[in-house]
Amino acid sequence: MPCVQPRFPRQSFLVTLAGLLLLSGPGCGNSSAPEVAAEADGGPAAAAASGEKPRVALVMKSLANEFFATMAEGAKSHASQHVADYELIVNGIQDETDLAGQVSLVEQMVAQQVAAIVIAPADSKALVPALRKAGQAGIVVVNIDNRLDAEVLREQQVQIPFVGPDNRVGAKNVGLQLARSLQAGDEVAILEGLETSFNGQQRKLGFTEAATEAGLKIVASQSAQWEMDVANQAAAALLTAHPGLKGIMACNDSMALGALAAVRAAGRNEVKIAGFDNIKAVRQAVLDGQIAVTADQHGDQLAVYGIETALELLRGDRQAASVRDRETAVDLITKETLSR
Ligand code: ALL
Repeated sequence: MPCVQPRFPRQSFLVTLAGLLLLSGPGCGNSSAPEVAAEADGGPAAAAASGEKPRVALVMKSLANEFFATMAEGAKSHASQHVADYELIVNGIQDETDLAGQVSLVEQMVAQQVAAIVIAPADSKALVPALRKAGQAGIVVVNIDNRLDAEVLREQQVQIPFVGPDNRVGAKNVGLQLARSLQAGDEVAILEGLETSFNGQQRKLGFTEAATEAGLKIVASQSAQWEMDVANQAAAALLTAHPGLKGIMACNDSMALGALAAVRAAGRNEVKIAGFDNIKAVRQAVLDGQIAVTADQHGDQLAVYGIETALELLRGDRQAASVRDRETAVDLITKETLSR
């Protein structure tokens, strides 16, 4: 990509801001002054600043995951209450590992010249180049849910605000809650998300910290790619390999449901399960006592917060949003909290 000298466009602060979300690229030297891509001049964000109603694209991950269906509903309801402010475009991919599909969605949104992209990236590294190009095209980019890799962002000199929870702390609390139904020395296993997703890595860390603190023995930790069927097979194998297994910590609810089906099929109902997301199907299992705990990360609000940040950036509201991150809540969900 061509390197351009720092320069601040004529139109407005907004264009500058859109450009600032994208700083100079690799090979452009190590100047500390932000470089603004030429393409940012007159980009969609600038059009929005000049009074045009902005189109905001929500780009999610697997639409087969109820978590993202809930996220989409939250975003649509927000859009319907702010018809005068923006138009929402909702996108997602077919399964959790379709990284190429998500990159291509970003490219399509750039081609359609949306004013902003609010994205839950399927991979913390692989999406960065496409988002960098979106910034070059003058599009405001906001990262939600799964944080982009800080090192890759730094390397590519891209700055994108993040809106989402502290997954490590959230998972640690989930793990500690699970531990209350177990005893020190009990064997547990972790079902991880996609290994290249930062939030999955953080949840694994949080579960590990909880296990260590509670004296639980982690006998296995493996990726089930966020998917129910993969988790089902992985859990079935774990139950066979570890006859003494007492707990399964799943990094999301889809995998918790896959593990639950394996536990039932093996008749190993003493094995306690933890999940993360608070999707409807898991809420029922928590109420029935089959899943011990999950975490509500308020998926329906996550995209809304991201959209609000994007709109603030489009309005050029430096104080309100700037390019600062916004931490969102994670709450524990147990039989007790659901029965209140
Ligand atoms: C993460 C979310 C959810 C979800 C997972 C699957 O980014 O935070 O926990 O289940 O993606 O894609």
